Amino acid sequence: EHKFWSTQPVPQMGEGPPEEDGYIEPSKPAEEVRQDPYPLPKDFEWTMIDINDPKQTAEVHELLSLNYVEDDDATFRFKYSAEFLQWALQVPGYYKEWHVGVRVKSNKKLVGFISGVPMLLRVRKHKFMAAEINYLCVHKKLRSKRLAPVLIKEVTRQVHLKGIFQAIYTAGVVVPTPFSLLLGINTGNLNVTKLVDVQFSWVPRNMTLARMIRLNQLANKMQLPGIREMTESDIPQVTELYAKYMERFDMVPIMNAHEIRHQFLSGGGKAGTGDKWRREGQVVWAYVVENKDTHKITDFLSFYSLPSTVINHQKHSLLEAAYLHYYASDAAFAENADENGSLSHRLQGLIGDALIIANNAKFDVFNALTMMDNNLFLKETRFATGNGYLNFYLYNWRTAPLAGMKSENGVS
Ligand code: YNC
Ligand code: MG
Repeated sequence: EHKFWSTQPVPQMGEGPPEEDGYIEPSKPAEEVRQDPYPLPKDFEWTMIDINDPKQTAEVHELLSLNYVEDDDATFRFKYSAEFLQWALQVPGYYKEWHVGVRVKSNKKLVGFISGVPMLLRVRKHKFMAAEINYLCVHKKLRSKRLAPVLIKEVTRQVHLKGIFQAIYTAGVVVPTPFSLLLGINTGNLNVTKLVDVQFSWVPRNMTLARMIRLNQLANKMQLPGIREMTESDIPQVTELYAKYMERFDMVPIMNAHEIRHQFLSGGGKAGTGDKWRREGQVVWAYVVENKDTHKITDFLSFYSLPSTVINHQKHSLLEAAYLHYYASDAAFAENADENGSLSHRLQGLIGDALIIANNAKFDVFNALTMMDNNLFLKETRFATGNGYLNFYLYNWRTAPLAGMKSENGVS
């Protein structure tokens, strides 16, 4: 059935939950890792992409813009910006060897790509280094030629050469074997007229466009007292708040202060450009809530920009989408916060302001996955259940399925 995946150290379909969490294949010493690249069909060659070089980043950007993930009806296709790719691929401690490309030998055109970045991951009780694999892409003209398995094997080899033997990845497709239930993608409408225009949203029966616009109207001003853009000096407090909040969940990236800076402040665009809501080249938005009296950071929220091309539309070429990134609130640490609704109340306030910020920054839509504590605010009327899904996978690690990645100790 799965010619490639049946050969890989991943749980096979129907295996059932393991008695104990752990690896499938033991780690190897570096000298036992295959030393030379996997062979490619004869017209192609490997290339290591230098994401510091704007020319090479532009090549990846172009490959993905024309050939990366589309929705089922080929109406939208993700369009990661060059700035986004630089932000996502240059995390602290990244390896340039994990940015693997395939070129046509004769004209050097980039036709394939896969990437990994290192992260410290906790899955339930276990902490381990893993590669986060993303941006697997093969040019449309070269599909179904089994190039994807070669790209996957080559990035795996490069990861092994750095002494890392686990990986995490997501995909729209189902291969052996997702460890998380499908995560739904939920959407908050910002620019209703445009969303209806590009057939991202529909005016429901018994509703008019005018009424739908009115229902989705947002305030201009943020509502939470003490909310402001995150700055360098917030890093220590945000690092601590993030770590403590993430204890609620069964699968989390563990981040030190350098990684927190990178995630929330390094994709902030060119200083002094644009306006209060959006700078040129801005990829990530990060806000904190500061208590005016104690100066303690009580909450933070972030989202990133990931537009999609609107394929073959006369009027619109780009859908400006914001995606909820990490957030945390110290409301979670109060006794019975899950049961008495005080946490969900605070999160609804946070997300309410996230929508206002995104709207002022001219996003058309705000998306959030059903993960972390998102169910505590996604029920809010502004979010509609979308039709997108994502499966989560671990490579060379067994663990029982996670329900929306919510901790067993928390409420779901
Ligand atoms: C996929 N998305 O099942 P079997 S997500 C995993 N993830 O193998 P061919 C995939 N496997 O079933 P094509 C996959 N898509 O026979 C396909 N496969 O065992 C498997 N699309 O290869 C598939 N980007 O080359 C089958 O297929 C085999 O020409 C078929 O190429 C696939 O980045 C692809 O959706 C996806 O560009 C490159 O369709 C192409 O169709 C394409 O004949 C549009 O491949 C863009 C797109 C995928 C986005 C992503 C995460 C990828 C994770 C890969 C697995 C990483 C494992 C861990 C490695 C490090 C380990 C350590 C340590
Ligand atoms: Mg292929």
